[in-house]
Amino acid sequence: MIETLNRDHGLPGRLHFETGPGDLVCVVLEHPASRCRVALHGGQVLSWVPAGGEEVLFLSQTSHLDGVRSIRGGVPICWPWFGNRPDAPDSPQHGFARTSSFRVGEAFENAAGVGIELEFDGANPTREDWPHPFSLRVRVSVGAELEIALETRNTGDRPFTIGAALHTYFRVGDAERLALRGLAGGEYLDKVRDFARDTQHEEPVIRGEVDRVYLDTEASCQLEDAVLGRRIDIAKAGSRTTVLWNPGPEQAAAMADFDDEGYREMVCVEAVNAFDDQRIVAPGGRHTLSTRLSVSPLG
Ligand code: TA6
Repeated sequence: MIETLNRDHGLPGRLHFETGPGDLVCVVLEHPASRCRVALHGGQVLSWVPAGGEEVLFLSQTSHLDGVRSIRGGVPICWPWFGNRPDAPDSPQHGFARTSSFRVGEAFENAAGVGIELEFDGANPTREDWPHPFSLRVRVSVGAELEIALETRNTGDRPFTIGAALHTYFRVGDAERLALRGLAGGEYLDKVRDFARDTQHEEPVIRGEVDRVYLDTEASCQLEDAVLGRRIDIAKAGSRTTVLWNPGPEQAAAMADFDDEGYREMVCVEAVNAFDDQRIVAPGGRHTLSTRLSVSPLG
């Protein structure tokens, strides 16, 4: 399979396929400015390393990597709903894209870098909880930045409503010492307090479990990491919701696929469509949710 993928889609020195962690089939994008690995399982970015720098994304050492269950880390794609579906409680949390296999689409190179498009479609949907024909494409490109764009197309003849997230797990030196910027002044729903609505007066800090849905925000966020000496800029488009998540010690210990101490080394800052920001996609229509990451030394 790897050989065939390399023959049909490889770009020598720029893009190749290999087996990655857990023997998952992965595409590796290589650019003088950075390197990225994406699993076909879930269309999930697992690693992004700027040249001369360190890994930007957190991947749990105890993650499932069996090509069946979701991968704990990198950038999971939550789709076509975010969180639980109250109308279908047996449906999987965060949808089914992250546990589905994506097909390899177009490999491309442009002035900004090198990239790959992965596709997942449901031309003959059999799911009772999602009886809609669709095409989902994720375009991942790397150069000086990592860009991930998730495009939903409605290939049927009725509108549907989607929730989604690019549920990015950032690797940090020490979550409690992180300076987060971009969320102060906004309103949020606090999942830890049964979705109570609150105002974020100052920039949030990570102390224990944090699970917040920031509403009506298109702002970029920054993670200033004094321990790793870097700043990560997180821009997004097609989203008015940002989620900030750290499980804290108890939740981390309760999850089989999360390292007990891993909560100290990660934080999720997610570009989301959820709650009032779910999107209706008309027949023949599209919606694109995207995020763009860059890293610079902390001056
Ligand atoms: O995005 C935050 C969140 O929805 C949290 O509530 C937490 O449960 C997390 O995602 C991880 O969800 P998962 O289904 O991957 O365990």
